[in-house]
Amino acid sequence: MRAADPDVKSSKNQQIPRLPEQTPQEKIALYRTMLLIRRFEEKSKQAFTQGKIKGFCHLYNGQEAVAVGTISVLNEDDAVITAYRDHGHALARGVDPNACMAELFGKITGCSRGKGGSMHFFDAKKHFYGGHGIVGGQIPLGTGIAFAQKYLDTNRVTLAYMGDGAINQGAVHEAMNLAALWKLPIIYIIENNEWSMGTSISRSSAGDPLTKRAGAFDMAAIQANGMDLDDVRAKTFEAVSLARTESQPTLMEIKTYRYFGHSMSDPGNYRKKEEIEERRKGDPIELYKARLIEGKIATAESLEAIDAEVTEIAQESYDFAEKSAEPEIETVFEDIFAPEDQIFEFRPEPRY
Ligand SMILES: Cc1ncc(C[n+]2csc(CCOP(=O)(O)OP(=O)(O)O)c2C)c(N)n1
Repeated sequence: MRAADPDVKSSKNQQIPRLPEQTPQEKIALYRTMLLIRRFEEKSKQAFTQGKIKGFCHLYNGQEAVAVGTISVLNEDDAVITAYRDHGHALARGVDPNACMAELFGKITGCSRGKGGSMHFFDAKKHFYGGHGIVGGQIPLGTGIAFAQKYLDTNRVTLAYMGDGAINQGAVHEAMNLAALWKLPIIYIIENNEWSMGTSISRSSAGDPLTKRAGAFDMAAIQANGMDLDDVRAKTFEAVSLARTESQPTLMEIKTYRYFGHSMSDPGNYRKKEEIEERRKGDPIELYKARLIEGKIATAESLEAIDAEVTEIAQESYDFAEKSAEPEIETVFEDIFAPEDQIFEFRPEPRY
C-alpha cells in the first residue's frame, strides 16, 4: 500500500496479491457498464426535464470510472454503500436498470419500491446498501456493515463512498477512528469532483491531499485518478486486498469531475463553461475506448454496437418505468422495520 502522505502508515504486508490480468471480454464489459451508466443518465435527464421524475436527481456524468473501476474488483457478496449520487454505483453493482429507472419515476417496480427516489436506490440482494441523502450519513452505516462483516467472520469487505464535501463531517471522522481502532475491512472512498454543490474544494477543505486525514488514525491511504479506469482498479485492488487479508481500513481519494450541476435543479453558475469543456477532454469513457481500440482489444465498430445496445437498454428502462404502477397508499406503512429473519444476531464473544 502506497501512503499518499509521509505521515500515513503503509501496510506492512509485502504479500499483497496482484491484480489479476483481465480478458478482453472483461475489459469490454467494463466499457459497456460505464456507457450504460452514461446513457441511462442521459435518459433520466430527459425524463426529469419532461417532469416524469420528481424531487431531486443528482447525475453522475463524468464520474463513471470511479464506480465501475472500484466495484469491478469486489466479490459479489462484498458491500457497497454510497451517498445520494448513486445511479452509477447501483448500475455498476448490477442493479436492474428497469428497477433503477422505475425508482426515479416513483413506481412500485423501483428498487426501493418507488419510495426512495434518485437518492435512495437500494438492493440488499446485490449487497448495495444505498443511496443516502444526509451528507456523510452513509459512512457510520458503512462502518457498521464492515463491523458486522468482521464480527461474523465473513471475509467480506465494504466500500463506503462520499463526496469531497462529506469528508468534513464529524461523523465521518468518528467512524474512521473506530474502523482504525477495530481494524475493520472497509475502504472509505472520497470521490473528489472538486465541488460540493456550488462550493469549490479550495473554499471548503483545509489540507491537501484529503488523504492526509487518514494520518490522524494511523490508517493506510491511497490516491487514484478517477478519469482512468485502470488506475482506479489497480489502487482499489490494493486497498481491498489489505482489507481482506489484514482486515485494515484504507482512505482513498479518487480525483474526478462532474459535468452537470449538483442536481438537475442547479444551473451551475458558479463555474465557467470553459472549465467543464476542458475537463470533458479527459472523459473517462473516451479515454478507455481509445485504449481498447489502440490495444486491439475491440474495434470502433464493435464499440459502436455496444453503444446502440446500452442506448436501447436505457430506452427500455424508460418505457418500463412509464408503464409501471404507482405504489398503493398502504405501502407507506411497509418497509419500516427489519424483517425478523434479518435482525442482527449477537454472539457472546465479540471478535473485534
Ligand atoms: C448533513 C447535511 N448537510 C447539508 C446537506 C445539503 N447538501 C446536499 S449535497 C451537499 C454537498 C455535498 O457535496 P459532496 O460531499 O462533495 O458530494 P457531491 O455532491 O460532490 O457528490 C450538501 C451540503 C445535506 N444533505 N446533509
